[in-house]
Amino acid sequence: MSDLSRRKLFTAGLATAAGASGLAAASALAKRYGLVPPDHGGLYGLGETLTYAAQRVLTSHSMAREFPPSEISNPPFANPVAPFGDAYKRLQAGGFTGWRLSVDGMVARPGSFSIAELKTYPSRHQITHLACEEGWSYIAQWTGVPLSCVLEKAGVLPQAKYVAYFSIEPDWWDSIDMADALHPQTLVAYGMNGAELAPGLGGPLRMRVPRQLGYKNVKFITRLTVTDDLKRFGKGLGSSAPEEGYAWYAGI
Ligand SMILES: Nc1nc2c(c(=O)[nH]1)N[C@H]1C(S)=C(S)[C@@H](COP(=O)(O)O)O[C@H]1N2
Ligand SMILES: [Mo]
Repeated sequence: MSDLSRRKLFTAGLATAAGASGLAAASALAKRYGLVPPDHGGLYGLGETLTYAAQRVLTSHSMAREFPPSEISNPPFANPVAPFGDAYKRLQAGGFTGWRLSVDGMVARPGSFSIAELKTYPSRHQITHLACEEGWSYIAQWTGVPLSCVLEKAGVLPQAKYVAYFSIEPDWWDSIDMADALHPQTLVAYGMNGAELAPGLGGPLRMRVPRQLGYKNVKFITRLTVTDDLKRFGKGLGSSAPEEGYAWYAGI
């Protein structure tokens, strides 16, 4: 079946099922099409599944809004900065020349990249909005290498379904599906507003996912892993956020 007719069938089916026999049928349909997020347990999970499936089907390739330079917010932003551990401080003292982003899992060429290497790949800028679930937000220009480019260098295998990413800050990790991982606006970011990405804002390296809420934008990333099963990580919910009651899929 072509992608388009599959999509039409699914959209029609989802609408009918949600109207006629309620959430359970729609959820079963979402499951059949592989559109079930990893934090789908319980009653709350039905809602999560519907949001995720509907977004994926209806808006899977849409772009986050980009703004003109005149809309860039004035610092300081309202974000708290976590205290940095010794490992981070040592790397910072060395100008982050020792920082590595390792890439492993379902890739043909596992390995790692320095910041300098990442900067040799085609970069992309975007002026986008970062919104925290707690209600504040800012607009900034981000510079980085598309995650899709890093995945291509590593040779992502066809059975890959998710990319999980980990911070040097303990317990901060998250994951996205391949649609978001390959989305042209998803960046491994090293710059903001024309300067190096400042340590307080996630420097030297941060995942920038403008199609999702602030907490998916993990700061100080040191590792990516490509997988077809998120159950193996943490408590199996796809990120640390659902462990605290936040949704794995935080699409906006
Ligand atoms: N490593 C790490 N990444 C993180 C966080 C954090 O505390 N540690 N906070 C998250 C949350 S909840 C939000 S809203 C954004 C805040 O981004 P900002 O500091 O650029 O405002 O970063 C996300 N990434
Ligand atoms: Mo947040």
